[in-house]
Amino acid sequence: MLNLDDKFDRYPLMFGPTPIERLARLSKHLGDRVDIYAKREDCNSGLAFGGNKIRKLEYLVPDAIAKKCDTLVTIGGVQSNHTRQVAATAAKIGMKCRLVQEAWVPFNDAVYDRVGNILLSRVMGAEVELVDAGFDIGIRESWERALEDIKLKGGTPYPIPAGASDHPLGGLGYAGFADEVRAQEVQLGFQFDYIIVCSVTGSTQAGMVVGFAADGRSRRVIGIDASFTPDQTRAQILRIARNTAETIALGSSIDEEDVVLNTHYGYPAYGVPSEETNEAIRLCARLEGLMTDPVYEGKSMQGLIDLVEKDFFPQGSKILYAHLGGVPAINAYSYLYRNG
Ligand code: 5PA
Repeated sequence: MLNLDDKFDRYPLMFGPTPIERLARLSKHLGDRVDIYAKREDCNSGLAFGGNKIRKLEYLVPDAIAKKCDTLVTIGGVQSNHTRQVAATAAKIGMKCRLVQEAWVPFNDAVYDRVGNILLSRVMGAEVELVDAGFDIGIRESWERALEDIKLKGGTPYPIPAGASDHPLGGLGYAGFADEVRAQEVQLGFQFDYIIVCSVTGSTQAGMVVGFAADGRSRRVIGIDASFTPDQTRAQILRIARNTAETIALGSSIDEEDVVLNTHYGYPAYGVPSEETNEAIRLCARLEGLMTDPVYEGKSMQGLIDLVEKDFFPQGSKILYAHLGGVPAINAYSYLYRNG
């Protein structure tokens, strides 16, 4: 166990450990070759529908408070889940919120910039700035300009990069996730053989790689790329994993091979679902009542289903699908799902 709570301040934003749910009908549909479970990070908090950023932000908030910041500043696409979760967190802790939302997704549903995540962020009082720039998970000029602007106006910004990833504390949340899973495995009476996780800005997988290194399972964390710029995502996962390992004094090194990133399901572009992604979304919804989104979790669900069908996992494997949230964005794709 890493026992991060002994070493790092954590500001509780989640309900507690997230439930693990068996997906019996999906497993059966796929021939009962493997046993599929979902860890419901999408139900982790009452903060505006929750999701993976809430778990990461638990470690950033104490830092923002200690530094006496008054405004959380972050960036994402127009339908970013991350920015919505930062807006909710800012409201909860009594800070202001400034969001830079770039045109990362070439998708033109009529109400794309009015519904779903961005609607929620606006209602929660965040200052939203739309910027006409394409997809890039790196540090962005628009975000740096927003930070400067707040300082010029006398505020004290707390900078949170895309996905709360490229931040010294960004990997801690999902390193801690591994401890949570280990404790639940004791209760369940078995260990998971594989963990499926969607990756874009990288700190979710990076944290898991570090967290599961503690029991030799880093390479059992199968990342499914949804960025469609996988080289950048892979490099960022490795960098964050190594920094996180150092931060928590893991005591062992993270190798390149510890980052397993499958690049077969991110097509045709970041934020745009393929027909196969949509089939996976519908299948899972109709068998389990489990909703996934067209940007992230639908793609990792597609990857999971496809890998099971291709017998990638040995017979009888126990698989944990990390459901990281993101469903509010589906509202911005209303035309695609007009008939279900
Ligand atoms: C996101 C990210 P990482 O960015 O940590 O790799 O996580 C990928 C991911 N699933 C997986 C969901 C539902 C996500 O929201 N979202 C970003 C956003 O701006 O919302 C950071 C890209």
